[in-house]
Amino acid sequence: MSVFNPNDHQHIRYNPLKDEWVLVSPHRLKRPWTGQVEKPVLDEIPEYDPKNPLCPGNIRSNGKQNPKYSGTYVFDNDFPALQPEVFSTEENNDPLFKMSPVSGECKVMCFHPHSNVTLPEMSNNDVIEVINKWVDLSKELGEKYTWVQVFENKGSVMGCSNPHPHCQIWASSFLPNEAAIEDKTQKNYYCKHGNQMLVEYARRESESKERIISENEHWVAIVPYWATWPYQAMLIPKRHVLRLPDLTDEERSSLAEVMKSLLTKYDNLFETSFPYSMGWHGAPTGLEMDKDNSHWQLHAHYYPPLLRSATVRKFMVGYEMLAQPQRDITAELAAKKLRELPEEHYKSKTT
Ligand code: H2U
Ligand code: ZN
Repeated sequence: MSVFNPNDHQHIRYNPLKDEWVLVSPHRLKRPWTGQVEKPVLDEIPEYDPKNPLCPGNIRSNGKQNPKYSGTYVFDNDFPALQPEVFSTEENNDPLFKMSPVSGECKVMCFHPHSNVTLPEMSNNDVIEVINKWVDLSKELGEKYTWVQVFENKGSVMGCSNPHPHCQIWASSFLPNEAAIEDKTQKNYYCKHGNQMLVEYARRESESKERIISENEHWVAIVPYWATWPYQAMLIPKRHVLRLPDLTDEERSSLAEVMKSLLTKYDNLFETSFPYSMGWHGAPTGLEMDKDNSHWQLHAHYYPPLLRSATVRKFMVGYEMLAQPQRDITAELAAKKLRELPEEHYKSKTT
């Protein structure tokens, strides 16, 4: 029997945050590749498009007009998945046909007045403005709702409907599935070990450096040990922080730096505007604020689908849908590739 080497040999890794496993098969990287690897045709996005409902001064689909905003701009989603009105239903105890009434609010936030800039291309101050708006909305909606989900879908490959830089905020009266499992696993870890899972995890990653993409005094950007998407990342503050509004001004400013660094490296990897879905997870809010949430640690997840080039993506299908997630490139190799990329955006070299 040959000696086990995790960089070459198949193994499974545990994700303590989701209480699930991922199959890692690094030996598959050696197989021949016959798929496409060409660069995509660059879409020229204009700074202003009179037909884009997210641009300043334009009329949205429901007839409302955006102001001529010059920084960030937040509005109520015209097609909200969650509405504030609560519709009461009869209590349902059937174990096979459970249902429960819920309420919520959905907002859209534009990052910048120009359609042709993305977060890594924005100035530090502009990114700090975005972070401060995330804080304000988390605070405002968190007073009423149990969970405030800030998320960004970027790129048409991720189902993003509009190239204008923007994110969404959905607040709900209930704890969504991802939040509920993370609440449970972090609580169990805290009870068993007496410290916060993700504070300890960030400390260990900062010590080993193996999976670090970028790091500063307050934050680590890492490819998690248990990543399923090829270039998946997490942002974690080094200090114990429950929610976005708890970040100090200094931590917000260094978050802007580490975010810009991660996103610049993402774009530089395949010299394309890197698509992803990202979002923030912090301790529950609303009535849950009164409970002890000290097991929680604020963090952001980035789930980018690209695998080999700007056009070749990973699909979570087959074995992933029916058994469990699987990856070829190790988290360590993915982190090394990203870490070694320049901090300067590839577009700024040519313009
Ligand atoms: P994406 O982040 O998935 O691209 O979605 C953009 C959101 O913007 C989407 O939820 C909303 C859509 O409902 N939207 C409006 O509220 N008004 C519009 O006029 C266009 C898009
Ligand atoms: Zn999370």
